[in-house]
Amino acid sequence: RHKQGFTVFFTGLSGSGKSTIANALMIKLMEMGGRPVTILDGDVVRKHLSSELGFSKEHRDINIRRIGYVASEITKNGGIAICAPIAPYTATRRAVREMIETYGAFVEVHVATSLEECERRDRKGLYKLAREGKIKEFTGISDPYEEPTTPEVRVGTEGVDVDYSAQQVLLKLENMGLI
Ligand code: GGZ
Repeated sequence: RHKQGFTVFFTGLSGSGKSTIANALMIKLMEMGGRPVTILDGDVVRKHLSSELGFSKEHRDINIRRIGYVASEITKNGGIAICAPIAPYTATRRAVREMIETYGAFVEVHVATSLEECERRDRKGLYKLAREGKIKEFTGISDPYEEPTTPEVRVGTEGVDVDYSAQQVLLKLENMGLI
């Protein structure tokens, strides 16, 4: 009997390292073979699935529910979905968890890079624009981020490498009997 499908759901601030860790995890899972792995990255989803949406609470919630729906279909069919949106609201993350747990496991990973560090890195220059008021409703600056209190995994990215963080997630998946 093959193992159940599951969703790894990354959440964290813009520039926290979600996409980078999610991609490293995807590669490790693909190398193990077996089930297909689908990545639903924030940027890519916004381009292809949510292009009409902005960043109000309502629009973010619609975006996250769409991601959750796709992930639940993948999970239902025995696949592995890796999601990496900001997903700033606890209630919305919980709704997605409930949707997915009907079909398989939901593994929430908080990428806990601090706002100070994300802003110091400012890889895309967005924090600077947000501070200048040129981007409104920017998560962490002028919009909320509700930290997960009980994620399955919490990874830091300050002084640890991407591979190590991906490995922490992989270990959790092993401990949960998912891989
Ligand atoms: C947050 C924003 C915003 C605002 C544009 N707030 O670092 P990035 O650039 O590449 O990732 C961020 C991305 C966030 O989209 P998500 O779909 O992950 O957000 S949510 O889960 O809340 O729906 C950032 C960019 O879009 N971006 N404006 N105002 N991030």
